[in-house]
Amino acid sequence: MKDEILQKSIDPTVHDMLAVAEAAGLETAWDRLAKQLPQCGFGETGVCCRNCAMGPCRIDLFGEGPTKGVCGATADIIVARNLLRMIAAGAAAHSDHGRDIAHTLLLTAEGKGGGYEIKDEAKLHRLAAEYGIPVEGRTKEEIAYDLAKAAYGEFGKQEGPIQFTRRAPARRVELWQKLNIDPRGIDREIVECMHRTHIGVDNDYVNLTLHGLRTAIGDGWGGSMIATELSDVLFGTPQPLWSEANMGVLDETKVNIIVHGHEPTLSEMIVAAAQDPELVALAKEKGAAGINLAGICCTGNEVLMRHGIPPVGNFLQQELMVMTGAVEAVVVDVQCIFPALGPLSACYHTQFISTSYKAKFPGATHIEFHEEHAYDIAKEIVRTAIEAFPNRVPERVHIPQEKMKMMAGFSVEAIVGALGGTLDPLLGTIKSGAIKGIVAVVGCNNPKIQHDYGHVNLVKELIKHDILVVNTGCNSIACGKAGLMVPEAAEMASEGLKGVCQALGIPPVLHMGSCVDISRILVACAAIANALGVDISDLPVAGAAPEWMSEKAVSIGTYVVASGIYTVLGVAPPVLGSPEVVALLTAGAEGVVGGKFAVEPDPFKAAQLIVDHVNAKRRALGI
Ligand code: BF8
Repeated sequence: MKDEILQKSIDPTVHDMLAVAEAAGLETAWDRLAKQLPQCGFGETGVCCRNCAMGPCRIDLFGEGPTKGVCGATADIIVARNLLRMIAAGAAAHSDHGRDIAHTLLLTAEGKGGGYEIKDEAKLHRLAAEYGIPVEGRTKEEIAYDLAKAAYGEFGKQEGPIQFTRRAPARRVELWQKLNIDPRGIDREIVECMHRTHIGVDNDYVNLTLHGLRTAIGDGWGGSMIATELSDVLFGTPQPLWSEANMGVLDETKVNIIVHGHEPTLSEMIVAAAQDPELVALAKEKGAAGINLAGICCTGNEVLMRHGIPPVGNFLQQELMVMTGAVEAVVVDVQCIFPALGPLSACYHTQFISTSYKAKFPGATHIEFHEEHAYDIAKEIVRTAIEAFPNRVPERVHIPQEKMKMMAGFSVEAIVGALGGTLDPLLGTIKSGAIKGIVAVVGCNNPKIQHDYGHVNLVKELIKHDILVVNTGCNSIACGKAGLMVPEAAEMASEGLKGVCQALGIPPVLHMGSCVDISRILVACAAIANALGVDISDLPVAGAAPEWMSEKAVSIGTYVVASGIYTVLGVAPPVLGSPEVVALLTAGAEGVVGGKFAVEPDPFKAAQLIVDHVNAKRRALGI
């Protein structure tokens, strides 16, 4: 295997498929990145401004060029404005997802749900209690109607508070109020980002950044949390289950359908439709042995968490899975979907099926999804995939055989359940030092970093230091593929963590879901802080996104820091053009919200930073 290919990923299936791509003359994200190099230094450092037509302007950081934009904006202002717009986009993506789930719950409550039902009534009641919605003598649909309306209301609220923010420890909420960053309404904060970054509005980098924190809190403790909680009510709260990960989950004998994107609404129905006897019979009629469903990215994580549907890979494998020649359909909803899939699918028999009116793609077959007719549309999509099966070209089929067993399904409820109904045993292990801390490792792949190298090495290092890892998104899939999400992986952990995992029969790395499910991690942190009578910023916890690339990740990192948590990024955000903004994010923030960012591309050094931080927090707590 060529060294050039080996350098791109640590995953052998990726090496295998990159060789296939090269032989077939097909391009991938790695090739397109190479054609972009060197990337624009102004964009990379965040000093390019396109916010008005006097520009575009840029700041020359090193030469004799301009130090101000036409309006007089300095590097600090431009960098902070650009960062705020990234946060706004990320918060909008997560929150619009949450709104869609609220919409589905509302339709279901009204009996217009097209096949959905309320699966977790106990959680419905718990959430109703938080919102002060009466439950006595009422049907689950009546309660769900009020809950959906209340959740809807969070988006357009003018004066707050957003109910779920009150799950944070009281002193965290007081701090947010004191700093004037307690979000008023999810949409309001996002709109205000756009207003403040318009020419001639907010030109104070501290003020801009503080609003970034407020907007991001509205994502993590608002839009994302609504997405997670209402998805659990509708589709069931995840419980530990088994699955397998990586390209070897594709089945040469069956119709392979891959669900891709983020929202669980359609994919839940695809799971059901793929088992419909009528469609299974049709698949057999077309010469297949059956229907095989797999997932990628966070839609993949949603159906993995609740149904054990195997992930075929993470973000950077989306093109490679098509190149196996064995995929009949890639069914996409929203977010993290390469437009490159359109022309690529056209080189194969693969149906690239877009489903959201918000997300259309050149070269896609558009079968629009509407919740009211969810099951019927899911059946039509599965049927379209089956019809493509006879067009498969057997000579072009190349499926890497690697796959790995993994566990998933660790919702907070499932973790508490595994601990015997209370967090006390976990607190005991933290106090005794058997578990030194808990670290969330999350986020994307980015072709600027060797695929999965940052994820897998950081997690391996952390568990060697008695740190329990919780993860979501593309990190979960990376760790699943690497064999870190089975109880036997405890052998790779240090003694204390190994003992705890073996006693409970759990992996040292717990899959908590999709990226909106980072809200589950916030809930867990709040519960632990409340149990110890401290703030989240006092806990021996940290966050990391070793290979992040999306604006959603910027919003996530920001709400994690705003929640008081130290966060290490493997890729520098485009802020390096302003030493002031860098100092604020990596140092000053700690004195204000108790959390701050660090950037460390080397996962081994990042692990050391995190271990040092966890130990310092333990010493401060006197444990
Ligand atoms: O929301 S981790 S590449 S799939 S953005 Fe996208 Fe990043 Fe993967 Fe999920 Ni999250």
